[in-house]
Amino acid sequence: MLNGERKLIEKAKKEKIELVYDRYEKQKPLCNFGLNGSCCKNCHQGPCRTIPRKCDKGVCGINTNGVIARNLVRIAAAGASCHADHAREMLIALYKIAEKNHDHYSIKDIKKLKFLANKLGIKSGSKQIIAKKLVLEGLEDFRRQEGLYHKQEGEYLNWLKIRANKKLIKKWEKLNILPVNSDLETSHALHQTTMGNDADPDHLLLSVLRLGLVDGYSGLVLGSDISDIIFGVPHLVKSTTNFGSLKKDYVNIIVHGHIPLLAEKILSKSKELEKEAIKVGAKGINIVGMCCSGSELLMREGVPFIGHLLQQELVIVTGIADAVVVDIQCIYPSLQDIASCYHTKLITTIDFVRIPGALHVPFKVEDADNSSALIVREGIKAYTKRGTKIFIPSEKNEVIAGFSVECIKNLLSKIEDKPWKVLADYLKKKKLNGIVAIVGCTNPKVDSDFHYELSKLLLNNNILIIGTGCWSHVAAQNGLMNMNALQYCGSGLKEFLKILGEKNKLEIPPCWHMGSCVDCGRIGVFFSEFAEYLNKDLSSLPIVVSSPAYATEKAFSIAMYFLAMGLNVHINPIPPIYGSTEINKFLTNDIENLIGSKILLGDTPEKAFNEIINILKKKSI
Ligand code: BF8
Repeated sequence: MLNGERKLIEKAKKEKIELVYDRYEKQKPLCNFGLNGSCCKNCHQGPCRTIPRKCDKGVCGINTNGVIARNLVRIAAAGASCHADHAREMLIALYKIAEKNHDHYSIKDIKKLKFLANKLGIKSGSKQIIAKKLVLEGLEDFRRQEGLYHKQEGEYLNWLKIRANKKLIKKWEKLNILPVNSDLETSHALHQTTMGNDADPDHLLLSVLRLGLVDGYSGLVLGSDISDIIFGVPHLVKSTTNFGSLKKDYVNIIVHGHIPLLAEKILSKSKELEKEAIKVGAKGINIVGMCCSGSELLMREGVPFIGHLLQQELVIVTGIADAVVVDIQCIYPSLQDIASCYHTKLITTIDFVRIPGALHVPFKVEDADNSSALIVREGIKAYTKRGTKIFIPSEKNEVIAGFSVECIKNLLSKIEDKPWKVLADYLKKKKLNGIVAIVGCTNPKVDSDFHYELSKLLLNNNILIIGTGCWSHVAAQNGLMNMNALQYCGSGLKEFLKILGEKNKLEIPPCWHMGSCVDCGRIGVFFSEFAEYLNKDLSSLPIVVSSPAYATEKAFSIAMYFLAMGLNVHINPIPPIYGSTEINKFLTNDIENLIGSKILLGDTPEKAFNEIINILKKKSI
C-alpha cells in the first residue's frame, strides 16, 4: 500500500470515519457455508446449508454439487446482466445520436463504424443510416427491444458471430453453449436455478460457460465497440494517477462508475463552465476518474485516474472532493455517509441506482447538456463550502495508457507488416515467455500489494502484461505503467519494448492498460485475432488470465468468458466451490478435457505466479 493511502486511512480513523476495511473486520468470522458455496436461499423451505457426510441435501433434496453449481449460474447471470445492460445503454444512445444527430454527442469514429458495419453486412448509407442499422443488429442480441425482432432458438448472438474466433464458435456449438440472446439466457438462468428445476451439476456448469459468452459478446465486446464508435478508438495517451492528481485550488469533480456517456459529458461541460469556477475563487475545474469511469476517461481523453474500488471512500477523506458523480456499478453506498462528514456533494444519475441522502440528477442522452451543467455547478457550489480537514497525498505517477487492439496492431506493424507475426516471433524465440492478462478488482480480503507483486514477478520472467479494471489502477499507482517499470523486466521483454518504442518513436511501458472492465472484450478480441492469425487453438498458446482479487459478480462472469475461450484463469479469492470436492476438481482440473482450460488457484503472489508459469511452460506457438 502506498504511503499516501495509508495516511488517508489514518486520517479517517482520527476523524471517526468508518471505511470498507473496518466493515470487513466487523463481518468476521465470515460464514463458511457462504465461502464454500454450499448455502441455498433459492426457496423458502430453508435456507439450507449442506454439510458433506452429515447433511448433504437441502430440504428439497438438492445435493451439495447441485447447490454450488446453481449458485455459480446465478453469479454468472448477475454479472453478465451488468455488462449486457451497459452495452444496451450504449446501443440505445448510439441510435438516439444517429437519429437526432444532436449536439450532445456525435459519431466520432466512422472508421470503426464502417469496420463493424461491414462485418454485419451493412454496406451502404449515410453514417446515420449505417449506425441505426448497426444498432438494430446489436439489439437483436437482447430480448425484444422497442418492438424489435425477438431472436428464435437456434440463432446466436450477432456480436459473437462477427467478433469471436471461428474455431471457438465450432467448439461452443458442439458443447451447445452458444447463447441465443442475452436477456433470454439471463432469464433462463434464474428460472433454471429455482427450486424444483435443474439439479444436474454438469449441465448447470455448462450454463455458467454460456453465461460467460453472454457477458463477453453481448456485454464486453459490444459495449466497447459502441463506445469506440461514439467516442473514438483509444490510442496512446499520457496522464497521471494517484491522489496527488487532485488539485487543491481547483474544483475537484470525481467521476465514478462505468458508462462513458456520463463521464465524457461531465468532462466537456467542465471546460465550458470553467469561468464560473474562477468566479468563486477557484483556478479552474479538475476532473478526475474513479474505478472504470476513470479508465474510460484516461484511455480516450488522458484524464487522470485516481483510484480503485477500495479507494473510492478515501478520495472524500482528502477533504477536497467537491463533487462525486456516479452512474452504475461498484459504487459503495457508504459514500454518502462519508460525504456527509465533509462538504462533498454525492450525485447519483441513473434511475435504478439511488443512495439515500445523495442528490439525484437524472442523466439522459437527450438532456445530457442540462444535467451535466447542473452537476458541474453543484461541484462549484460545494467548493465554496470546503472545510479545513484537508490532506492530499503527494504521490503522483506518470501513466501511459490507451492500448486498444487497434493501437497495439498499429504499434506492432511498425516493426513488420503483419502485426501478430511480431508477437509470435518474440514468443517463438522465447524472448517473451508468454502474455498474461490481469483483470478485475481489488478486495479487502486480499493483500493490497498482491497485484503489484504478481505483476513484478511476471515482468521479471519476460511476460508481457496487458490488463484492465482495478488492476490497472494498482499497477499505475505503483509505477508499472511508465518507463521506470523497465527496471522490473527481464532482458527479452526489455528488448521487445525497446524495439517497439524505437520504431514508433514512443515510450512503451511493460504493462499495457487496455481500459475499463468492459474492455476485457478488447483482450478477448486481441487473443482471438492472434490465435486466428496462427491458425491455432487459443488453449494451446502461452496465454493466461489472472483475476487476483475479484470482488464482484461481473468479475466472475468475465473469468467465465475467458475460461470458455480456452484460457486458463487464475482466480483469487477462491470462488465459492470448496463445499464440493467434485465441483472443485471439475473446475480446477477435469474441465480441461472439455474446453482446454481450467481455473487456477493461488492465494499469494508467489503461488499464483507458479501456477501461471507452469501453464505457460506447457504451451507453445
Ligand atoms: O468493472 S474491476 S471493482 S470498478 S468490477 Fe468494479 Fe471490479 Fe473495479 Fe469496474 Ni470491474
